[in-house]
Amino acid sequence: MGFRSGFVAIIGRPNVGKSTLLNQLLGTKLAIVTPKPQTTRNRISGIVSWPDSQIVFLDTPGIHEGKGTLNRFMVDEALNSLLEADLVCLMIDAEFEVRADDIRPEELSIIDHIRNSARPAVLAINKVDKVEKNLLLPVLDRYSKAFPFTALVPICALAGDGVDSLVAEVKQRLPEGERMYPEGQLTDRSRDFIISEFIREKAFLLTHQEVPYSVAVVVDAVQERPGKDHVLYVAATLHVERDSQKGILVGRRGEMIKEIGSKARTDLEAFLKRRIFLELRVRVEKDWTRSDRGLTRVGFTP
Ligand SMILES: Nc1nc2c(ncn2[C@@H]2O[C@H](COP(=O)(O)OP(=O)(O)OP(=O)(O)O)[C@@H](O)[C@H]2O)c(=O)[nH]1
Ligand SMILES: [Mg+2]
Repeated sequence: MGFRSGFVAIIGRPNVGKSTLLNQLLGTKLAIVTPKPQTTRNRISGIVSWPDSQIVFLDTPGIHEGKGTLNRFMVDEALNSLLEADLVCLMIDAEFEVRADDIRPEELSIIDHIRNSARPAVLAINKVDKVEKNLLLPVLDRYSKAFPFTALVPICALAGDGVDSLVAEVKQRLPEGERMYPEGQLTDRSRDFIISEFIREKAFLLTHQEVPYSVAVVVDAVQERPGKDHVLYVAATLHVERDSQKGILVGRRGEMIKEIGSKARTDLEAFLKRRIFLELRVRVEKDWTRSDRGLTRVGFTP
């Protein structure tokens, strides 16, 4: 058997645990994770290398009814990843599924997209730590009737349970092919992109209602600071849609932006394995989520 390699798109509804799985597969935190839906906005690759194979997993935004320009961009990112993939991993939330009588229209529509893409697919039933095992049987039954999944694998992405079985199933289906990236490369995303995401995660976690969905982060500068303490200077801008949101993000006496900054810095220092000096500013890019031009202005490249 020769070397195997390929792309696996992880798709599903928002909040099912796609990014958590990507991080578990990589053994490190690359993709941001929050309890709020629609956290991920871009396709993010995570490259996993073995002596006999290499898999590029594609974490994608949750597929949802996209009304605004940003929402449509996100859904497009997910659906385009489907077409990039050799194999699809559809992820569902076990806790939700065991309470439902049937597959809901949202998942059926994703299954239609998979069918239209003509890609083979595995089903990952995530968050099984939250349900009784025997309750999964009807769920497995419903889904195996809805689509000829090559495998249906219960997993706990958070703890890693079942992830080895999922990988084994995926590996079997991959075409023979060359290594696509050097061993040790984690992602095709730039360092600046990951930095901006780590900052956005903290803004997403610490704000409420519509505010997290109105924040975009752009890294303005990353510079080596001269001197023996080896600090990396990072400057970034948090864009919001309205003045009132700017007030919230800055906070009273600047407390909110300070907290976002210190939490982001801790994570960035762990990720980049060095000391960081982080400087954040907040500015209004009016209604940026609502137009292509707005998205471009806050760093999206459609
Ligand atoms: N109990 C439990 N929680 C999980 C598991 N996997 C993910 N979660 C939690 O589910 C929430 C959403 O996880 P994400 O990985 O951000 O989900 P996602 O599918 O990437 O969400 P979007 O990016 O919004 O589409 C987080 O609070 C995770 O900690 C799991 O196996 N068990
Ligand atoms: Mg995600």
